[in-house]
Amino acid sequence: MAFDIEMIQARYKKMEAAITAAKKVVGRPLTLTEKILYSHLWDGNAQQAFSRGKDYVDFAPDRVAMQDATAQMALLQFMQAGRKKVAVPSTVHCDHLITAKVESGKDLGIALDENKEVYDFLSSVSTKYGIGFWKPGAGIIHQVVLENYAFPGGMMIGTDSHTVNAGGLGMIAIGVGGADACDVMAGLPWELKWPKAIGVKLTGKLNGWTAAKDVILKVAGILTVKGGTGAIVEYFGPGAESLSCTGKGTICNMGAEIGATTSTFAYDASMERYLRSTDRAEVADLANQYKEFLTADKEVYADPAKYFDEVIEINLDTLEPYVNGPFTPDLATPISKMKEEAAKNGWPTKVEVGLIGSCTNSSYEDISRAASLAKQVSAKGLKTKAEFTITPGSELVRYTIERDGFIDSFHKIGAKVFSNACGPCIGMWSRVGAEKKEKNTIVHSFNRNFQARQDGNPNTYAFVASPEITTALAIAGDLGFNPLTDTLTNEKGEQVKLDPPSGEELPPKGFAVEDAGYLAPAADGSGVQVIVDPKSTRLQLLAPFQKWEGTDLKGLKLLIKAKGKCTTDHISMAGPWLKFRGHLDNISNNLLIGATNFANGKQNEVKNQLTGNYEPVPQTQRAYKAAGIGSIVVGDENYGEGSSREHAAMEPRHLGVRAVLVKSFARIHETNLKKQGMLALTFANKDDYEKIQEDDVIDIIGLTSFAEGKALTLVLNHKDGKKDEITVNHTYNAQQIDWFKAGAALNLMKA
Ligand code: MIC
Ligand code: SF4
Repeated sequence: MAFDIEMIQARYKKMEAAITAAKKVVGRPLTLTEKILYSHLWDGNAQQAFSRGKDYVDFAPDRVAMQDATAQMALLQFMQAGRKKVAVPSTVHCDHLITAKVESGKDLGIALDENKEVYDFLSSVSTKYGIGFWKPGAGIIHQVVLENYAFPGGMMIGTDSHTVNAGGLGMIAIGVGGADACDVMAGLPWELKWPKAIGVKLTGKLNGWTAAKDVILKVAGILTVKGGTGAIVEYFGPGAESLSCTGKGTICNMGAEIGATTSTFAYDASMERYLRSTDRAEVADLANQYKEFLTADKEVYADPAKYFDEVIEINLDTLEPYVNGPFTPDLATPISKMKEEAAKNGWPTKVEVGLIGSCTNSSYEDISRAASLAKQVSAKGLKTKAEFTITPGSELVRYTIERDGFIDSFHKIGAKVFSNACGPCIGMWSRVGAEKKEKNTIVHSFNRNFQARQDGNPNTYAFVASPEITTALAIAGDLGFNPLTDTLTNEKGEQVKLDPPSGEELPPKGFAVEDAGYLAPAADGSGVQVIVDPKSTRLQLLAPFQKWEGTDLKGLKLLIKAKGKCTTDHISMAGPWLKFRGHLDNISNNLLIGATNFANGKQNEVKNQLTGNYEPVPQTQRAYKAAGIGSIVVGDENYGEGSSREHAAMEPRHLGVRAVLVKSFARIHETNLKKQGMLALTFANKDDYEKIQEDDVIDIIGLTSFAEGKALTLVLNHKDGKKDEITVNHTYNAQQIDWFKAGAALNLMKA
């Protein structure tokens, strides 16, 4: 049975008029993305055409999803908004806080105990405000959303960058910070800059060892981690239709790694099969009825160069499997070149662990294909060389793959099955020996492989590959192994070759589950009490941020000039810090501890300008705060890449950083900074980055006439008495300037 079917029906009923109006103002055929965006305008049917990359537009998303690590902050903010109930269907998913150590049952038991306070908080807030609650063990947010809530032509936001997974079912699904989710749940519009359009035409058909994952691994190699910034990627062509719905989900999911706002596919037979198989025949019937609105106009796919800002073409017939990494998801190496590349770069080739699963690659299809390889191990007299783990994406998948014997096949190669949760993907992996910080290699089918992300060891070389290639490399124990051409020596000393993987798109016997793990909210939650213990180390009610003092900001100390990659993992690390996601003051102790200081090349060692000593970043910033001195953080390109976690913006705000000045921002992080009342600035001339010196005291001039499109000036007062004046840009519109002035967007909502 489908959730919220009336909402879906109502949405489809409005589509025709909305799309007709849009075509009139735009005056040409529309892409699918445009159809979905124009049919979700907050102000109703379009009166004007919007310019890509320029216009800020208000939208009315159909739903909101939140995962536990970000939901705490989103809901702490929502509790301040003064609403009785959420305005759109919303859900909370408990998936990020479960440590993978022994196996699913034991690990889940420990998590339930350790996180009791947080789970109780989330479930009571959920039931109070009418939010659906998915218990720990139910599965990972994006998999559960795909199985239950995503629908073609819909629009949703979620407090996790991989919300984009739902593009696999034809949605426009976008990752946001908690403050954005809070707005939509409070019944306010959601704002986004009208995106640019990238078209990816897929021809041919996957075959042999190649999987859907390889499409996005290849695209990541082409576009790099920032190539999709500000754009929505629309996949189309015969190759797109030949992919399974969950395969499409995998491609959209990892689209977060190219910085894309989201990715999507047109409604087709694979989506219909998936909807029916996940017990949503009503949604499939409705989508069939409205099919023409759930794909682009014919002219668009016939002549894509005319309608997209950029078009990429990939032929699935000849696409090779890829292995991306280490340390960044866009370093794409075709499997045939891996041996050579690894040798050239000194990457350790012994694969210690292969990890499959996660929110992006644990579909029935993925698991059945990986299991077909596991089965060959004993049949061919082989022995698996590396450790092997599986994190199923949901209880529905786990139960079904267990029933169908796949878990058994994995157990036979010595695999550990972890809980239906993020686990190792987010660093909740109690990996034996990681503390020794040895140089080693792992291969996984997750999305991200930033340094130290999985096991906290900065010397772990993590590579991303399809579940099939991950399994093959784990069996071989060798990063340079190419299963397409190479043989392995079995226990009898014979040379054997692995057969290409085979599997089923959907379970032939249907999906099954005993307890999917869903808790419906109370019909009337007004009497539910939400308790936050003032002594808690894990939860802390929010105090409003102070409003702008009305003057230019003078005498700011440079906190850190970060060098090179500075993702949200560097700004607010996950893993052990996840437990403080509901406690702003405590989590602020991880502020920028992973960022590299340009001045000494070290992490978490910056000059405290008050003492002249080198101290950890959070400690230094707390000293400035105590002295009532503001500060500024400087960064490189694509600053804030990765996660949607707004902690990366709230922590500096809480500790008194006033501005973040970078060469370029990742989209979600830039918005998060604005929402929390910070100044998010970019160098007008990127070379000015070089002018910032360790002992600089900085003034920000022009704030009293802060206006849309008008640059600001920074005065760098160097220690030697010299000064530099540089121009900095911003993308604030009038409303966002009001957030800055009010101290945070939330302060305005309450006003
Ligand atoms: C991630 O994949 O990095 C996460 C953990 O899912 C994050 C969310 C978070 O930091 O809580 C994301 O992608 O948004
Ligand atoms: Fe969880 Fe990893 Fe997916 Fe993020 S990418 S939601 S951490 S499984």
